[in-house]
Amino acid sequence: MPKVSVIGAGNVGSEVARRIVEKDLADVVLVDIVEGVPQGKALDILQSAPVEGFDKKIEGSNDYAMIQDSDIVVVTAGLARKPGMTREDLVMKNGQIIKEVSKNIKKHAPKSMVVMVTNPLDVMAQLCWKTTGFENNRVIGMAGILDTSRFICFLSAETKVPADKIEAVVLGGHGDAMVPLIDYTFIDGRPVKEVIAEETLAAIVQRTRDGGAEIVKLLKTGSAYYAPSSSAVEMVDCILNDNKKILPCSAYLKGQYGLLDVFIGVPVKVGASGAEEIIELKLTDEEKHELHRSARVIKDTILLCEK
Ligand code: TXD
Repeated sequence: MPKVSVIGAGNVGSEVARRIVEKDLADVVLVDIVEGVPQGKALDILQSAPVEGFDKKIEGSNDYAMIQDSDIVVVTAGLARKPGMTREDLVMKNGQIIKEVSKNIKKHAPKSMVVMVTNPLDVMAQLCWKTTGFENNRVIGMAGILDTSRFICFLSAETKVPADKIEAVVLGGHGDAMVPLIDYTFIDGRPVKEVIAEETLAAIVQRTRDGGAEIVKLLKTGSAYYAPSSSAVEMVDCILNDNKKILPCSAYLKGQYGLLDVFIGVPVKVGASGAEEIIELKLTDEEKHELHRSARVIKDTILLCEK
């Protein structure tokens, strides 16, 4: 029976756990440092099984020993930025959390694949990879699926074309640093530039970049978790079922796209071995420039965690 552990039983972690058991993908262990929370949430989800009709087990714990024999560990542990906290403070704090979580993954689930969700995403994926010492295919970050999904939602709303008839790819760092590939965006088979006016398209790209912030502003406390959890579970599904789908994910680059030793969003073939292949698309000079700029921001942020 496949087993997935989810570290962090907050908004994203508990939704990831719920979606995994509801889709009958795997048994789940939910781990958090706060006593009672993972246990309570897991029990609550379990009690929906007779109604939802799933037969997977879910258990909550504060003990990392419970993640033993996991096929995949999804990492959502971390802090959200609080008032008065600088971006650097947050990076350092989440960096400490991810180092601790990664040491526990190495100790208790040394054969697992890791799906990183905690922000700043690309940096935390790289930190986890370094701390666990895992092969680079075994750590993948979730961001591009979410950014692409948001982009497609807005394109669909603008054109009234159903989302499943829209193709798009968003690369680069998560959030502000994302790079949507306009030449790979098609609305019902037609290049997006032929369907949407330049200014409207630029506004949609900007709204996608600010996608997370728009939700934070509306919610007032906390940040997005329904769409982020869908995206993370898509990766879990691909790994467990060896789907080999090409998904935009944060993966380790060793020369692809002219980038070395950095985790960044690129199209990745995701299967049983994790990030099985990095797909190199042809980029315009401007997109290449943006991707490299995005990589520089990620590399600078990694240095902060290493201080
Ligand atoms: O696209 C993406 N990658 C993202 C990333 C989309 C949405 C959310 N994104 C990030 O995920 C967000 O910026 C955060 O860094 C994480 C988790 O977001 P969530 O909304 O779930 O945050 P919560 O609700 O505050 O939950 C975090 C939980 C909380 O229960 C803490 O007690 C727990 O993490 N936590 C820990 N668990 C285990 N071990 C340690 N050390 C630990 N520290 C905190």
